[in-house]
Amino acid sequence: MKIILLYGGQSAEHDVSILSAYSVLSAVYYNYYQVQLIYITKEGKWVKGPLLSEKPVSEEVLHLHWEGPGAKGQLIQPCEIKEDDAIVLPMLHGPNGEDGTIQGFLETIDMPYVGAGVMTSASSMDKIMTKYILYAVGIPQVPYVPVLKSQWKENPKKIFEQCEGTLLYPMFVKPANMGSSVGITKAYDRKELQEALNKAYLYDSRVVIEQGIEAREIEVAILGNEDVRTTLPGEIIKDVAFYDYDTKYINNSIKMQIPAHIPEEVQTKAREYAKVAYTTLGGRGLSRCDFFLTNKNELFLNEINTMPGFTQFSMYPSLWEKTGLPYGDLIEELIQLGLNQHSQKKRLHVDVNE
Ligand code: G1L
Repeated sequence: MKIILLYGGQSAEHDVSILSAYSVLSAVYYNYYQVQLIYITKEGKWVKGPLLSEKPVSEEVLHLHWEGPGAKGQLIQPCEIKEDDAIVLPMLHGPNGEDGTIQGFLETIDMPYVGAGVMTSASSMDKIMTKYILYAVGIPQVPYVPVLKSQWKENPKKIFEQCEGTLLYPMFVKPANMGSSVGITKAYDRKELQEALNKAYLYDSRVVIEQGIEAREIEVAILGNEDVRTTLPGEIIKDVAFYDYDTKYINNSIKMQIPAHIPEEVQTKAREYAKVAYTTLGGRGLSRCDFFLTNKNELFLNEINTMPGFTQFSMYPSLWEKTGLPYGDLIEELIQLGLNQHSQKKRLHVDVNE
């Protein structure tokens, strides 16, 4: 069987994708699988690379190019990835990656794939949408104000008043559609709020302003389709005000505490919320659910991430490792869940037609 590894992509997380893809390549069970590399360039071109039958010696193999002398890849159309007896592993962040568009494309060409489907990917990608949906099932979230670019342009004063009437400084200003910290700013006063909003609108026309709270960051790993398993929570140990993109992804300098040192009731509550959030959003394969925990032991759901960081050292795989599921086995589980989801869906179609 073939694993078609899709990586790179047109997002700020291009390099993170390559790191995670290399981790996966190093841990795949090559006695069962061959891995077909498909690199998506920053310009959105699809490049077919080698078919690997064993662990590559270095990350070099992932740096494909199709132009110029020594080209190691071949330019293809997206639909040319279609083949039988294969499953796609999409490792792409941000717009056109985890927002449901790739998943929709894979549904259309009828290829099995690992991870969340179209609806879950699209709604989890948008912070405002996620808040609305999870509010409906009673999951606690920090106070926030959603602001569209058109509303901000039309009447900034009204937006200031709305924010200051509902929230206290400091506030976090976040583009709605980003899985990462890109475009996020902490604002301590009205002037900073104004600058933060203008910056956030460079990344998305939908922005959410959240109450900044003094809290610990707790994360739960979720695995499964209809049958959902969760891990004990882990904690992100903070030593700067908040993580920027480089701290979070590039320097690998985040400290983790697994399991988090928190009361048992809080662990249980976090796992319950994570499970309800995942099921409500229709999660498949995996997700990482991130919470804030205040010193009064109040939990707030921060976000649910359908494509969490996935190097061997990232929180999601580490949480499973501590739960007794090593990295290689985790990848194998995810592949089986993807295959099951694909055949399950086919059966649904048949039943409808009968
Ligand atoms: F293996 C999965 F489940 F398919 C999977 C896919 C993608 C796990 C994790 C990710 N994560 C990423 O792709 C990324 C965070 C590295 C995007 Cl840049």
